[in-house]
Amino acid sequence: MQAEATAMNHSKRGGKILSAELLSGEQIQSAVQEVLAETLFIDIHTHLFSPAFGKLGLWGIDELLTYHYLEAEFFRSSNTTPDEYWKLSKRERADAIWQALFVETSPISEATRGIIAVLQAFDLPTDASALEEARKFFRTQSIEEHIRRVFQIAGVSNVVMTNDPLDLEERAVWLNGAQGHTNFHAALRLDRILWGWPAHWKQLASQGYAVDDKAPRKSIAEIRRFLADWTKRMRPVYMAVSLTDEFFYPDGSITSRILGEAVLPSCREFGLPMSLMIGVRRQVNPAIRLAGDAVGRADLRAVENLCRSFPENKFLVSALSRENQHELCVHARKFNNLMPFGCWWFLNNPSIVEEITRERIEMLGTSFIPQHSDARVLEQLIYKWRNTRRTLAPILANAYSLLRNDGRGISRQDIQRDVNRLFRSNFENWTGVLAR
Ligand code: FIX
Ligand code: ZN
Repeated sequence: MQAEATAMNHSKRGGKILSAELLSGEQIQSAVQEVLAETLFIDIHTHLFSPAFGKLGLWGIDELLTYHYLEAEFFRSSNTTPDEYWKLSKRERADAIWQALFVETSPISEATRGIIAVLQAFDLPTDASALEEARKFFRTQSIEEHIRRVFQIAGVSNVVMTNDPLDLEERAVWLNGAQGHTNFHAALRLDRILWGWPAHWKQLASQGYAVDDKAPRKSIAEIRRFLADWTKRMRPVYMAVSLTDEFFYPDGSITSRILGEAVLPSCREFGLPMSLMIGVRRQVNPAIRLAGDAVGRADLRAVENLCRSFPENKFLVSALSRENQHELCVHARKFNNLMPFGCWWFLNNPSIVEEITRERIEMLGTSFIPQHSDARVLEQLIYKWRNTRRTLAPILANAYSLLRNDGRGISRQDIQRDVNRLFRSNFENWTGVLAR
């Protein structure tokens, strides 16, 4: 009763509680929703590009419809074979996907529902005949203004890109002095170097780095020189790699050696965290290309070994398998140089995000990063972050109600501090992203 009385006595404006006073049960729910809506998030992992990268940055309805999440669902709901599909133009593919997933059935999957949410966000029609009007709308958008509007609607202030120094198209932009962008930050993605070395060492050799296929000690020093050059060029906020479910450390492989002897020392040298995204099974069905990757349970003792062997390094870790989530939380309780982040890819579905986030709050409090969007198309920021706010509101409110029932009241300021930590300062403190 005391908490209720106190809550009722303090100043109010427009029904929103303004003071640090303690909230009643009902007020907690609405305060959490408001604070989540008002807090601008940092999206720590996307495949978006700033305008300086031109066509590498995907946006608009045809890109939204041909997103590999929808392609995977399309091949389940259409007799079109992958071969026939890839012969179509981007527009024809988008037409086919719209017909199969938005006309011939209800778009109730997370990915298809997302498209509807984007159309609604721009006050566009969402019925089965909406495609042409959507195309007309996106044709009239200028990219800089459109980015500002999408970030504002999505409640996002900054996104981290995925930048591959061995991608020829992207590399050309960087070598021509890619214009920085206040809202887009680089991440040095090292897949082709860490697990693609046999196929890609020649690219480094052709750029003047004295390396060879066996990556002996001499090559390790040259890889570090390569990393130093690209760190100066990209000014990344972290280095990153995605790893399969078979990844282990240490295992004597070239991946293990380059990671332990070149990448992690360079991360320490430049004060950068290492992001490990673990658990993909690549191309289990190559016929459907990007949609052809799957998931496998990984042996997270690799993460345990890395955190223990490299206490000076910081590890941002996201595991793809649902079965790895609990042990990832336990490892994070053992190693404070481990920051679990995101409900990656096949986990980015509200029912699973709920399960993972509840467990993380119970085991880690606010010392984790709940989500990243993994957006490949600009407007995906809108529905991926709307889903995250919608899913997290009741989970956070429930955690605060339990705290209140156990005898400690909660104020709006407390909620603002915690939400800011979850979606901004945990990452800012680890990367100094906005201090640069
Ligand atoms: O490795 C990654 O960064 C993955 O997120 C992507 O490869 C994947 O295709 C994707 O888009 C997941 O959402
Ligand atoms: Zn990704």
